[in-house]
Amino acid sequence: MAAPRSLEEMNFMTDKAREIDDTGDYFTWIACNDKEVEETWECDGQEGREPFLEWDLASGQPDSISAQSESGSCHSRLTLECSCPSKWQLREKECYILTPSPHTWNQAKSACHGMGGKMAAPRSLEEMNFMADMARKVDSDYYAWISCNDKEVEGTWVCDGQDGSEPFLKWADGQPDDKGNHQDCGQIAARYRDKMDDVGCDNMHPRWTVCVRQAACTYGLIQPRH
Ligand SMILES: [Ca+2]
Ligand SMILES: [Ca+2]
Ligand SMILES: [Ca+2]
Repeated sequence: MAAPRSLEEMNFMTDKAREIDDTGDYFTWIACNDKEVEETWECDGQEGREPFLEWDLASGQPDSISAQSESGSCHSRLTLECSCPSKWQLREKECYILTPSPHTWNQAKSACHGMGGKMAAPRSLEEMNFMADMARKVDSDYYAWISCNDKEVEGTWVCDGQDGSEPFLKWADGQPDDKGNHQDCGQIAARYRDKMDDVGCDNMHPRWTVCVRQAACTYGLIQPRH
């Protein structure tokens, strides 16, 4: 059984756990325990130095790793706490903001960079709905640029900021239609029931742009209450 020897290693473990269970409420045994002497923590596999322990008294955080003795009497949780710059909205480990346009797609992309982020593209239906909710709150008939485009090769869509080889694309009915043979940039819009549409990259109609940046996150462990 492993015990993290550094914050990097602990972060690595939490990332692994989250890959397997991304419900935000996973629990993983680690080898730390104070079974011998109460309040004297020992961690198997940490090679005889002072144990690495990163405790945090905060509670109720969404992401947790727990360390429990066999009896279940000791219980601690690894927590993740993230924050965003003012006006940015936190979702998981990222921050989102809606910038007002009108801007062409290229200008909108630069605007995101200028704010320390990048133009966003949803990687899941949940993330797309989150973006749509943000936009609906400020504009019930919103149109918002996303980074998906087929500028390079007509019909081959690429989305900056998505990992993996296959882009996540969720088109509105009848889209993408490359109307007028010049629609190469992606938007989501209330009018398209929060799904994607292709639109001309110089079109000024999208009045918003979704930008995203990494949140500042710190990890800690909740000390068990006895
Ligand atoms: Ca084209
Ligand atoms: Ca096109
Ligand atoms: Ca279209």
